[in-house]
Amino acid sequence: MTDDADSPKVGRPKKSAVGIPGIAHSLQYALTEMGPVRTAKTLLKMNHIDGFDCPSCAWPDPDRRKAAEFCENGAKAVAWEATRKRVGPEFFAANSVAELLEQPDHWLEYNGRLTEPMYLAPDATHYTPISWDAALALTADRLRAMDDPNRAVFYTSGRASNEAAFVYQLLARRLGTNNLPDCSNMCHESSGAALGQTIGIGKGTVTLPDIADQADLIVIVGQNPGTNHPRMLTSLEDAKKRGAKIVAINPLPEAGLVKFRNPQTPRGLAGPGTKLADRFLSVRVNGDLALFAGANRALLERDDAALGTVLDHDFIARYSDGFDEAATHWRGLDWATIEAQCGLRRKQIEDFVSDVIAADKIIVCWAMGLTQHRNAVATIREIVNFLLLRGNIGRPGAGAAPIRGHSNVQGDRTMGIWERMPDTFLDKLQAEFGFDPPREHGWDTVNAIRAMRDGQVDVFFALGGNFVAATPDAEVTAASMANCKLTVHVATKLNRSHLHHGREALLLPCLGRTERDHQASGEQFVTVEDSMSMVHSSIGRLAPGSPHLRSEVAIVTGLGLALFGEDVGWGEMRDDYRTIREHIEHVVPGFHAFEERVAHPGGFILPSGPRDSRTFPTATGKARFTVNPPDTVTVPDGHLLLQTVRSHDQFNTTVYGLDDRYRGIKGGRRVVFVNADDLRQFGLADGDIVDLISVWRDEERRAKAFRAVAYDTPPGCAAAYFPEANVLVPLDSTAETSNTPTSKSIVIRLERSA
Ligand SMILES: Nc1nc2c(c(=O)[nH]1)N[C@H]1C(S)=C(S)[C@@H](COP(=O)(O)OP(=O)(O)OC[C@H]3O[C@@H](n4cnc5c(=O)[nH]c(N)nc54)[C@H](O)[C@@H]3O)O[C@H]1N2
Ligand SMILES: Nc1nc2c(c(=O)[nH]1)N[C@H]1C(S)=C(S)[C@@H](COP(=O)(O)OP(=O)(O)OC[C@H]3O[C@@H](n4cnc5c(=O)[nH]c(N)nc54)[C@H](O)[C@@H]3O)O[C@H]1N2
Ligand SMILES: [Mo]
Repeated sequence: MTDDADSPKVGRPKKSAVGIPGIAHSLQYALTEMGPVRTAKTLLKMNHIDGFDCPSCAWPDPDRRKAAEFCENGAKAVAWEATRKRVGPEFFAANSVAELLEQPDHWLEYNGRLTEPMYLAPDATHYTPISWDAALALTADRLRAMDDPNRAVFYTSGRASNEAAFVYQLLARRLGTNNLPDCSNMCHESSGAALGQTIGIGKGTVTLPDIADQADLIVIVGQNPGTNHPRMLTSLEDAKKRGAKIVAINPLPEAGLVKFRNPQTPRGLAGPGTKLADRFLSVRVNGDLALFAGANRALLERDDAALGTVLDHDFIARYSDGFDEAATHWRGLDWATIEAQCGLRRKQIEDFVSDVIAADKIIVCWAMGLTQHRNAVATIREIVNFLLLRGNIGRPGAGAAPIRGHSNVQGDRTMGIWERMPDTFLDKLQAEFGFDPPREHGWDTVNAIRAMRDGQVDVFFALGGNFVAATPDAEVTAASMANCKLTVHVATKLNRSHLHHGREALLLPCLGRTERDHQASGEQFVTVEDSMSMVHSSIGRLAPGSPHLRSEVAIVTGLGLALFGEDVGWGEMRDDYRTIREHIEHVVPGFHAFEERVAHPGGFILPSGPRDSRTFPTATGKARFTVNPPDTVTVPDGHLLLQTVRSHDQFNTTVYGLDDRYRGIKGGRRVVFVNADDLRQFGLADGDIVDLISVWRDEERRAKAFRAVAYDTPPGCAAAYFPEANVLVPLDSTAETSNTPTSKSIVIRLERSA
């Protein structure tokens, strides 16, 4: 398939999510990729206590598991990994790197699983096979040749297990660098930063039962669960059944937020489904800071009118500080500014505030719609203010719920994958392993790209992911890779990042979640941490896709051995993952009796001061109100604010197919969703083919030939798919504090295509 095949057909968007079409779609898909026996064996083990953790998202597993505890998109993710197709040496002999670069992302991965290590020599045109020993020796050699350990970069995508992540950060720090950028830098970094500043811990404060069984009001902001966390819909349905209300805040009326037909129940398959959102606020892109500031101001005014009975003054006095400054700030806000920035009328915000006052227990869930803006950290801090005002943190059924993306992105952070781990962690690492870990902070994703661009990186190593396609300014990143002496990718499938290579390149194929992992001491399992801090085991049951595959742990510890010999016990860790878990127990807080507790069905939950006891590990020991003046991106006349979203047929840069069923798109991804009035004003119509030109400072970036789709989104806003639109995101346009690329706030104009 080539990009010429990208010719989208546009139908009516769906009002409800899942039901029969979803199930049929995922089964058909699984059967084609895996065949009937593998399909049954795999899907029935997914998210079960003796099975593997679904690699598709970080949504937690309920205590009451269904026979088939998976969703349409989880089934696709698994089928994609457990496919019977293979990309072996013959494939690479038949296709040069230059030829492969001409192919679209979908095609690259579609060809199947990588089967053995491959090497691209300097100036070579084709990848050729290499033995594991030679590949690891070569990598060790190039790392040793650097005159400064900080000339290496170790990237991680959030699928790595706790065990793999732990040995990986150990390897980087043993070498002497904190250059550990990860996908989280582009994902929930803003959430971690905002929560760290306000409640003292960069994670959410709710559990699955809080959502399903306890909350009175669930506010879902900047998240599309129907596509990206489909199993969340089941919990939302449970919540609705016991009378909870749901408010959705989103510039797009996403199908999963509107209505849900649960495929796990006969009624859901056949019936009309559950109406999910009781209130839908069609906020302007990047209008959430103003919206929540307005809501907080309204709460304050209602409290004045109701003689102090609206806010939780006891909580505020006992557990927080900074309230007076924040209150003074809110009283000074002006409604006209708030309305203009969020695109909603005061009445709409006041009605939402009435829902808030009627609810004793409130949870706010959010994802990428909030984190990828310049003011993302301020927006999330304002949401913490909103929760603090009525004491909605640290009691059952209430709290902050950043909904994570990759299945173990939260666990990877806990394990030390971060360019800025605190000294407390590094001290423990030093005590456990007896070397001095570097203290100087390393590069995050954006800074790593800048360093590569400027020729400061010799070796780029990636544990999974698709760095070139997922990062901003795709063309800049692609060019930067060429400045490295060696690029190494540990991967399951071929992708674009393997084709934009350094002087030399290695492709190291690894086991996936679904596969058996056999080491010297026997069959191994790994552990992961979900979005709600539950740590549990994951064990694959399928035979490995090729006899040459190695586990991520074996690859990383193998490199450790090649570099340092046995010094910290790399071989022991490789042979028996219990050794790694013992080290984790000594280094990472919350993991005492790790082996024993993770053997419990369902695992265990990591402690959280704010959630468990209203203890806030901030500088003052209290939760902190903050002052966050409303602001939003200025969009000049004739321009739009573009957000980049996922379709229903992709996992990040992995494109399963060209449809986006819920939004009514079939057979193509080069579409731009625009309000019909805006199109008219620009002299354009639905169906026109346009170029998207992003305007940043005095630079212009262009993405060519998108079909304009008249869509229900607020005036001035637009949406297109990630990663096709990544060429438009300027590398230097990042969120304050978190340095996350502003993938949801790109100022663009449309130009009819030539
Ligand atoms: N099937 C599938 N599952 C996935 C993924 C996948 O690609 N496919 N990716 C995984 C990963 S890594 C992640 S991080 C998550 C991502 O999960 P989501 O965050 O749900 O993913 P996006 O598609 O980026 O959707 C962002 C949502 O925010 C809305 N939005 C955009 N801008 C704004 C704004 O300014 N304000 C508000 N209020 N809303 C806004 C968009 O309309 C959209 O509904 O999903 C994970 N799960
Ligand atoms: N414009 C725009 N850009 C974005 C976003 C956006 O919303 N808009 N979202 C951002 C977000 S939230 C994220 S998380 C990043 C994602 O960035 P990444 O995590 O870097 O990208 P993925 O597409 O998830 O990685 C897919 C690749 O992972 C490899 N893989 C799959 N399974 C395994 C495994 O088990 N082991 C190993 N070693 N490799 C495996 C496969 O080779 C596959 O090609 O993208 C970010 N980029
Ligand atoms: Mo993500």
